[in-house]
Amino acid sequence: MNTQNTQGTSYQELQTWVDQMATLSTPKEVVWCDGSQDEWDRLTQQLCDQGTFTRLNPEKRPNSFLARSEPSDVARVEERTFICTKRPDEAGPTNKWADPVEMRTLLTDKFTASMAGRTMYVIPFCMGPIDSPLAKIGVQVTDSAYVVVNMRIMAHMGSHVLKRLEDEVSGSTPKKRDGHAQFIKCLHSVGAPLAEGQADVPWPCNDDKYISHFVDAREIMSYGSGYGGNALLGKKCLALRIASNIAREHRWMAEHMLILGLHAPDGSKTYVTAAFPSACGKTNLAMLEPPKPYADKGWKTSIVGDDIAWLWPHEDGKLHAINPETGFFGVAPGTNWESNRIAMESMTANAIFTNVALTDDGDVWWEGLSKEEPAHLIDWTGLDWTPGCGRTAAHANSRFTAPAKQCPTIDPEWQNPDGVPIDGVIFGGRRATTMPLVYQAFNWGHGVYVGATMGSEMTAAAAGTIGKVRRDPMAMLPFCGYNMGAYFAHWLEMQRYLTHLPRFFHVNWFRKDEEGKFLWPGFSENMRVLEWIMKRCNGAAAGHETQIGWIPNYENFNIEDLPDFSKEDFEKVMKFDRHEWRAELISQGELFIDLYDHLPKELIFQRELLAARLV
Ligand code: GTP
Ligand code: SPV
Ligand code: MN
Repeated sequence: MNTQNTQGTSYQELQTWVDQMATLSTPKEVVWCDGSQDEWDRLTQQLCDQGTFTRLNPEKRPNSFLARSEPSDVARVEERTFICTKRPDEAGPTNKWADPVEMRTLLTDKFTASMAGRTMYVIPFCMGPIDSPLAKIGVQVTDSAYVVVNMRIMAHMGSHVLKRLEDEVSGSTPKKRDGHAQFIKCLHSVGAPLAEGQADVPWPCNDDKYISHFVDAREIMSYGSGYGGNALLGKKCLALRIASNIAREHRWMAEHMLILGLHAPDGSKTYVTAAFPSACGKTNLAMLEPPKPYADKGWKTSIVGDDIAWLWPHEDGKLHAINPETGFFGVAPGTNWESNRIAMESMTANAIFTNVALTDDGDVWWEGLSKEEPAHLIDWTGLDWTPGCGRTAAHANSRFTAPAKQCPTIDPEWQNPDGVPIDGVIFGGRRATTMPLVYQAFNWGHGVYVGATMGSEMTAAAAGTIGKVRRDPMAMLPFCGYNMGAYFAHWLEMQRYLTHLPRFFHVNWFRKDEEGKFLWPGFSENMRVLEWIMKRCNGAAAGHETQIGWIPNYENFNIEDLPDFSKEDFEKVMKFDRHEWRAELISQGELFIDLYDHLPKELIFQRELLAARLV
């Protein structure tokens, strides 16, 4: 092998691992990434030269790029995502299990010479503010420059992270971070080696895909995909699947949640987290702008994170949260200046767009961006597109990658290593029926039950049947790295380490009438629900008890300046229907049967209590 090693590290264990990965995958060169602007400029230009990127019009969108993936590589692949543990029951029935020894053998074969003809990049990165007790350092080795530039937006990345790791190992900086692994090994290859003289394609990938997590070794190996959650290994693989395992051992929580600050006119500030399944509105809620009657009175919101929250019992007795990411990898379709101005502002420059359409003046477009469709576009597959041609211009799961620091409502505390204190935890999904706009759980145990039994109609964020209701406990079905039953037990146990408990809520923006129309305007108007939630967190009565939980009284729910929304509409969207709930209870039972072996008895009792109330 004639691999060139451009830099390296004084940290021997890391150097040895990188050398081994290079020997295995035989890249033409190894490049250690420093995270600099210069490196970004070089790599983005290189991606343009090789046809992976199109530089967008610098006058419209400076320093921004469009990538079109292979049509087969557009979303997470849950069917090819593996949790590797000694025994299958450690991964549990909701995960795809594989034997770690067999998987390692299989992947060693796949990675053999898999980077031939390509550059192997070494990316030191940190999830979470580097001085946070929960921060995790990872090193991703990848043969994709697209991954490098996305990782620079999504995580703390580069020389300063490597230096911290080296200093901790040498002892010159004390290691404050929790957890036994010095760094998490993340190996990634698109699985498309180039033979001598073979021309490259714009989006190399392989039909055979493996997203494998070695839980005991705290290691990730991802093969065959260049897309989002499959390839940016700090995100779902590390910050959720591996982190959920670490969190379980170290008494904290790694969750698929946004973190939002609510600022009331009296100067008080309440932080909430919300867990919604993929493409169900986390980014929208995290970036909510209060509607006029609220803005006029001085209400404000701020965002700490839009996708992942790491939570721990702080010494002040409260649950605190950090966002382990530094960027947004948000769903493009439907995002516009009305539905989410804050997201639009965040991506005006220094952004990467994947699988959206290109306009004739070198900017981006997707369904829902403007009311009027442009007369001509290049669609996400690279073909000419005109209105009415029968295809969508952007893929339903097309995404923007944008730096969080460009977000106009980013919370001043978003990089505080100490996190922000959480007063409310919100669960929710896409439900056309059954679920009222909002209700509050009776207590922590009931809240865990509400989260555990969450259901949602499936979206385009993962390959599967769109529209079908599936159980997605805490929005973690694709992301919990161990047995879901044990995960529920961990949630229940966390209560013991807190003296100030957050309140639990369930919301549903997606309830429909008989004609299939949404009953609730949603988006910025969700502020009205948040206000009620905030009041409840701060101890206001404002509601009444029902069989399923506390719901708002009409008198305590603000519908000021909401045109065409009557008391009857409120009652429809808040309706609790005994028959629908009996069906819901029966359907929840299926999940409980699947998880029978590890299901905590508290949740069985919670279900019994609900049944008793529904008689
Ligand atoms: P991931 O990044 O995949 O984890 O998802 P996310 O939860 O951040 O998804 P995102 O915020 O991008 O979800 C966008 C989808 O939710 C779009 O289809 C929006 O139209 C829809 N959406 C968001 N908020 C609302 C709302 O209040 N009402 C309705 N009806 N739809 C909403
Ligand atoms: C999700 O699917 O929940 C996402 C996008 O946030 S991805 O990073 O591709 O997983
Ligand atoms: Mn997500």
